[in-house]
Formats: sequence, C-alpha cells, structure tokens
Amino acid sequence: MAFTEFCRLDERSVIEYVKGVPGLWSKLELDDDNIITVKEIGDGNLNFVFVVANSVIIKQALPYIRCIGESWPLTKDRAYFEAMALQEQGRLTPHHVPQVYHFDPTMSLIAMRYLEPPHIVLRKGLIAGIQYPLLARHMAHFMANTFFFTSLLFRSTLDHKREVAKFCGNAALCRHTQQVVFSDPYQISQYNHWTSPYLDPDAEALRQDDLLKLEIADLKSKFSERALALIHGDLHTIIDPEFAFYGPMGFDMGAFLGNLILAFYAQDGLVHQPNHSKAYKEWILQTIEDTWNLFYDKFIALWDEHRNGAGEAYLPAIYNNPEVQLLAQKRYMTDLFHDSLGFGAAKMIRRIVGVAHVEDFESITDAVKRATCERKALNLAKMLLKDRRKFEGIAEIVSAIRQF
Ligand code: ADP
Ligand code: SR1
Ligand code: MG
Ligand code: MG
Repeated sequence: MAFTEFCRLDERSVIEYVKGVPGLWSKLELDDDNIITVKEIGDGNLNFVFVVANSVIIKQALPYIRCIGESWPLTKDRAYFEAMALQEQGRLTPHHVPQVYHFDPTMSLIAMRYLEPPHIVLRKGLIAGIQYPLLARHMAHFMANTFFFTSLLFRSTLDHKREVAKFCGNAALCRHTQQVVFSDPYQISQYNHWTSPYLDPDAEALRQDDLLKLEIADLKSKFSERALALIHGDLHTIIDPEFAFYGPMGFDMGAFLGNLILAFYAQDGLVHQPNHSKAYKEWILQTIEDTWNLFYDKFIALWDEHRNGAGEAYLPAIYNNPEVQLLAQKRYMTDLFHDSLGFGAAKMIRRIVGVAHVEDFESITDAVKRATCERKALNLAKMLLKDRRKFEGIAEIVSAIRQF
C-alpha cells in the first residue's frame, strides 16, 4: 500500500506505513528478531494513537470526534496544527515536548517520540495520588517560554502577524472550543450531561444566571479575538496541542489551574483509594500556588531581559523609566491573572455539565459522592467567574478553594 490517499490505519497497516518511511524505521528500537509490536493506546477524546515497537508514537486524526463518532465531524487538518505547534513548542522548550519525527498531511498523521513508562498522563497520576515535585516548575517554564517568545513583547509586529497567520487555519478547532466551553454549558444542548438527578438544579441554575452569561461572553470574545501568543488550547499536560492557535495566554494557564482544582475536589470521592490523604490535597494546592508564582517570576525575568529587543508592544522610548515599566508589567500580569481565573472557571464548568468530562470525577463510582464533589467545584467556578477581578494573588485563590 502506498498511502497516497487518506485511509484509516489499524494495528496491521501501521507497520506497513512505518516500513515505508525510512526516517521512521530507523527510530524503532527492535530486538534481535526484528518483531514489531503495535498497540492502539488512544484514551483521549479525539484521535487514534499507536505505539510502535515501544519507541515511536503514530497519532492519526480521522475526520470526526472519536468519542462521539461520525455524527460529529471535525476536520482532520487538526493534525497539521498539532505538528506545527509541537515543533514550535519543542523549539522553545525542548526538554518538555516530545520530538516530532515525521508529519504526513495526506494521512493526517504525526510520528513522534514515545514517552515510555514510567511516564503516564498527568490526569492518571493525579487520580493515583502521585506527587510530582517538579510539576509546577516545568509547567511554569513551558508556559512562560512559549507565551513570551511568541508574543509581541518579544517579536516585531511583522513577525508576530506572520506567525499568527500560520495558525489562523485552525478555525474549526477554535469554533469547537467556543461551542463546548463558552456556549453549550449555558444552553440546552443534546451533548450536555451531568450527574443526574443530583445536579439537575445546578445545571438549570447555570442556564438562568444572567451575570454568569455576561462574564462568559467577555471570555468568549477574548478567546476568539485576542491573538496574544501561541497557546496550546487544551492544556493539561504538554502533549496533544491540536487546538493550538494565537489566543489569550490565560486560556492555557486557566486550563492547567482549573484541572488541578478539579483534581483537588475529586479527592474527597477518592479517599478510599491508597495515596489519597489530606497531605495530597495540600500538595495540589501548593502546586497551584507555585505554578502561578514561578510562571510570574519567569515571565517577568524574560521581559526584563529582552526589554530592549525587537518586541513592539512596549517600546523602550516610551516605557523608559523603572516606574512606568513596573506599572506596565503589573497591569499586564494582573490582567493575565484575572483572565486565567475566568478561563479556568469556564473549563471547570464545562467538565461538569458539558459534553466531555474528566476521569478525576468519572472514576468516583458513587453518584451521590461524585455530585457532592462536583457541586463544590461548580460553586467555586461560578464565584471565580463573577468575582475574579476582586482577587489580588494566587494565595487568595487557594484560601477560596479551601472554603468551598
Ligand atoms: P487525543 O487528542 O485523542 O486526546 P492524546 O494526544 O491525548 O490524544 O493521546 C491519547 C493518549 O495516547 C494519551 O493519553 C497518552 O496515553 C498516549 N500518548 C499520546 N502521545 C504520546 C506520547 N508521545 N508518548 C506516550 N504516550 C502518548
Ligand atoms: C466532544 S468534546 C472533546 C474535548 O476533548 C478534547 O480534549 C477537547 O477538550 C474537546 O473539547
Ligand atoms: Mg488528549
Ligand atoms: Mg487532543
């Protein structure tokens, strides 16, 4: 088979495919018998993921959403944007991003480095109660680097616009996010679901809350109209950036913090499992605080270091004294903080009443317990969406999380 036209791969044809791409063959770590093992390990919502010879990942996008089926089409061009994003993020933060070996636009397929065990996706690690002492540092570093170096703080207007244009074509994925994050949770949708009947009144209350609707409209507009930096677009762990585009940095920061907050509230439903304890909840809260603080310091350090570079956002001739520089940075970071809280809250809400939920809550088998945990997260998220501008620092957010 020449694979000159798009076709869906399976565990057999993947081997044939890999054999036909010399650069890939050489990446396989084969034993003496040259036997190639293949396993489809995709557990995400959208795509098919094969691990070949325990050394190479083949990720293929089909023209629909895997977890729903062909009734919900989604362009397979998403693989192109994922490959571009991985390459750009890998250039900026090579230690935290899997290397792309090969991209095939016809087959909508990416071959990349297999992150072998003991690596597991973060969500599974959080459910298992594993502490990652470097998580906050690595995520802060990844976000500070990709945001700063792809923003107008670092780039000239011409460079920035050229890069923005490269990702404009990922419009279908942006539209998808608009629907599932900013629209569906606030209206009746065939795709919405929640822990019923316990959360029926909570879901109804979202659809009746005019203040919440005003806030979500603000965030939807920022998501759709502010091309600040290259963002991951679906950030929990660093793999899987098929939603990448130039958008608001707070969308990624919020997604990451929001996911940690969901993990925090899921703990009470998981207490019967080993490793789940008060200490684990404290570690999650500390990670939330550290992520923001380390990100803040790193981002400002990059800004200071490149203050007199090509970036056209704050021209040195205008922001020419320490006082005005400090004020500009303070305002920028405060806006980013409030955006992050709003987007984080929106992400939390969609994961409780929207189409795609999180394993953290889904793995709580007792529906009453699950609903209790979810309601706490939902109430915190509603408060954050409405009152986010009142918060001045991440320590206040941690206190608020404890109170709900
Ligand atoms: P989707 O877009 O469908 O969510 P993901 O990129 O999240 O797909 O991949 C689904 C799963 O495949 C991940 O949860 C992870 O277990 C596995 N996976 C994906 N990429 C890699 C990789 N580079 N190394 C190891 N495992 C991977
Ligand atoms: C049907 S919604 C599927 C979701 O999974 C992806 O990871 C994105 O978050 C998307 O919204
Ligand atoms: Mg995924
Ligand atoms: Mg994905």
